[in-house]
Amino acid sequence: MSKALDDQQSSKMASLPRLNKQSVALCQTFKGEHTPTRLDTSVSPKVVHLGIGAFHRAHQAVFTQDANAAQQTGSKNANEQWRIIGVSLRSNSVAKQLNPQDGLYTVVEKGTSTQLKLINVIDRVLVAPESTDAVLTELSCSNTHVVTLTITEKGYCHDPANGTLNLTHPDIQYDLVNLTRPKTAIGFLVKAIQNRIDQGRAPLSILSCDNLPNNGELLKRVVLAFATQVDPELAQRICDDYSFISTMVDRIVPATSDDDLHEFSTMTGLSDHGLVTTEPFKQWVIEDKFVGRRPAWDLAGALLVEDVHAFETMKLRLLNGSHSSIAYLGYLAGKRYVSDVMQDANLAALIKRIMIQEILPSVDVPSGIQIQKYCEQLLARFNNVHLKHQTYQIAMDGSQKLPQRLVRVIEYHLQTTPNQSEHCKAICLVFAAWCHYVSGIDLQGDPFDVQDPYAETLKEIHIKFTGDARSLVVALLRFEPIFGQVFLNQEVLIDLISEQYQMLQTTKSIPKTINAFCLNTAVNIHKDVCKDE
Ligand code: CS2
Repeated sequence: MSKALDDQQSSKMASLPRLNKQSVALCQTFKGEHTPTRLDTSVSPKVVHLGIGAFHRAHQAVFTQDANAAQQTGSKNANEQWRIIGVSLRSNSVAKQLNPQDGLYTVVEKGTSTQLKLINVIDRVLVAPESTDAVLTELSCSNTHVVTLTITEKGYCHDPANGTLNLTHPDIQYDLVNLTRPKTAIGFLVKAIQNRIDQGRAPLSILSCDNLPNNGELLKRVVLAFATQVDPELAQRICDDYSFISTMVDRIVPATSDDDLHEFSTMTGLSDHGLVTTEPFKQWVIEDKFVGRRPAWDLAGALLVEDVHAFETMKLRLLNGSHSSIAYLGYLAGKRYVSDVMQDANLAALIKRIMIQEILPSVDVPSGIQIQKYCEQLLARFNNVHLKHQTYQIAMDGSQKLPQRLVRVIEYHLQTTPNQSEHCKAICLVFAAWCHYVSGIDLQGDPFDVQDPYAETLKEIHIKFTGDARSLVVALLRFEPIFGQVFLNQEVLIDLISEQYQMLQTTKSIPKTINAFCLNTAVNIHKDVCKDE
């Protein structure tokens, strides 16, 4: 329990009935909600979801439930009620939250008002290390037609700089010699597909729902690279028959806090350990190349398109690129939440400049999108004060996120205006902030935990180059697995980032550094967007 809750509140919550089919039936808030029976999965079509974190529960699960509802009210396929088998690849915490609740949980949408939505599509949660065979059985089952994944960027075990499978990754090496008891999503997919082929089952449609460019292609590449090591013929079958589908997913989902749980209990008289909070907005753009049945996600508002790439790039750069900027600058400026950053005029102006003047020119706007509206909506979403989205949460795993979010933007500017830093000066400050962030010591000199697969290596670089800002920045930005060769021979850019980094050390202040580099000039969205159209 957080310090925000006193002992009295905690014990009151513990004494409340837990959300489940029985308690929900008696609860006024959820009057009339339908809660399907567990037996449904023996007949109903299934999605197996790998990596059942908060994001899946607030996004794909909601789309699936809405698709079921739309099918029920439509005349065709009224009985097509999809169920989701959730899989946690490591921890048992989501299983402990949802299984005792019959898979039920609440999505709390926080905007100008608060809306509760009871989600009933999760059949059960399997914990892969404890139930490896059950996971493989579900993936190989004839009722399973679709697999979705939210395994985070690092779950693809690839080199972020070039998107190829890292065959030296310890978990990949483990899975290659222990394929009947895999640890990674890649190992599970390859083993399950091998079983499906042996049992004569139909191929699957496999959707990546992680924030990576061409995420379906990337998943296919790492799966095929792994399968080739196991059996080249198997790799060929996968390549020919299985569909790896790219998707652009969007919904801001902060980590659930104890205060969220307590608020829910006060409202409903129940305790929901699986609750997730989110914003009203949600978007899903899916590449339309399914090889079998699928939930009617289109009836639930998902956009099925031939090519998802432009949507992915737009979202990854404008939303996620701005988010990472908010995270590193905001965290070092002492701002806990995204909305705190946006409420600070100086920082908000900088973020606007990054989004509109520096990122937007690198984006090819997909047809049908009104980009000015899109950007204004993004800024409004970041400004949602009801959503407690921590800058620290977004700052995690920067090594896996920065390439597609901001490094590609820098690359774009380097190609269009070589040897200049003018067009990406504010993004450079984000890199200077990241260089400081990975030291694990904030600007006040207090230590904090850097959560990143390369955290140790990046800290070692810091120790090696203490006191020599330029060499440190060079060593960090030329760390190949993250940045490839983008910053090689880019002296103008490296000079600027080193100066900004040095200024952070001298002033110990984000606002002062922003002012020193004149980065908070007012941005007129309308004028700047029109210039780019
Ligand atoms: C965020 C994303 O944590 C992060 O890195 O940028 O999770 C972001 O909230 C989602 O992609 C929004 O769709």
